[in-house]
Amino acid sequence: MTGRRVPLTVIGGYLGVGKTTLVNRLLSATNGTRYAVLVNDLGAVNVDAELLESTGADRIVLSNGCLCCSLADGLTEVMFDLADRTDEFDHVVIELSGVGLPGPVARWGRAPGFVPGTTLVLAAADSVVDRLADPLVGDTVRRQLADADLVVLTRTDLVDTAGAAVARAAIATTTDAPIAAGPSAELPWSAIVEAAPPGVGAGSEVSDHVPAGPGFTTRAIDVSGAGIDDVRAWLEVRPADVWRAKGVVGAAEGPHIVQVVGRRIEISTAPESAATTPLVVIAPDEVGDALDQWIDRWTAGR
Ligand SMILES: Nc1nc2c(ncn2[C@@H]2O[C@H](COP(=O)(O)OP(=O)(O)OP(=O)(O)O)[C@@H](O)[C@H]2O)c(=O)[nH]1
Ligand SMILES: [Mg+2]
Repeated sequence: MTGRRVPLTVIGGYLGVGKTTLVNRLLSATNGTRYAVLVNDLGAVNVDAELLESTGADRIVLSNGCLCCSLADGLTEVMFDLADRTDEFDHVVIELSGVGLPGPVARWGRAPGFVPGTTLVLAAADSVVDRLADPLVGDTVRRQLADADLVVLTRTDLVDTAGAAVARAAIATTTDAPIAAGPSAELPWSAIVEAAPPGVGAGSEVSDHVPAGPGFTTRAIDVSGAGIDDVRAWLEVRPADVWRAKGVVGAAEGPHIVQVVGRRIEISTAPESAATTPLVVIAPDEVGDALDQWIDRWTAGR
């Protein structure tokens, strides 16, 4: 055991929704983060391991089987092994099989060696409505979505605006997690998934680090000097669609790591020597105005 704790990100979603595609996107823009990637495919051949394009990541491939229901064997062994080797990588990503449930796997984020990261559950815009209505698989898809911190709507290029709206409405019946959507090649995956707040310097550096892109917008807010309870209370009234917020906040009580992933807020103390950052927020374009009003509320309350 190295004593180091690394974030655990779980990527779930039904068969063929684009999980491996997302992992590849993540690995292609890592900003130097060393990922240990676990993929758990159905069937005799671990196709997904072959589909992972990156050669830079530390690829650790599980034996086959459904992670959600075989915690007793494959995954336990691998997670204990990883926990002993956390000096070799910075972040663990587990791509679940298409029928796996994210919740039980995400709970490994609380085990020694790990900290909870993002649980992303993907839903394909062109199939989620039918899948949810399917008597055989609907329940699995519903339970997968219910475990999400943040839902990612994929394959949006295959539907029109009305189709995407119907897909969103169907997803919203299963979870109150925000839904991130947009051209999958252009969403800021590493900023969404990686735990470390981007940049450690001045505010301008941070906002430069997560530039707005098609479909999303970012803000960097200086909350230093505030009481951490005030920061939490303010985060709790954020616009519901915020995908991500993070920072090492120089609170009155000392530095705190603030992580908001979709609907989840985690605040923990940081080492006294930690470099503090503004809070960086990533949200879809449509909530830009609501975001500014929310930030104004903070400023007005200071
Ligand atoms: N048109 C379109 N195709 C996509 C998109 N994302 C993924 N795909 C395609 O969808 C198919 C399934 O993608 P994968 O990334 O393998 O999906 P997966 O969820 O990993 O699949 P399993 O691991 O088998 O459950 C592939 O052919 C991808 O190229 C997208 O945004 N648009
Ligand atoms: Mg896959």
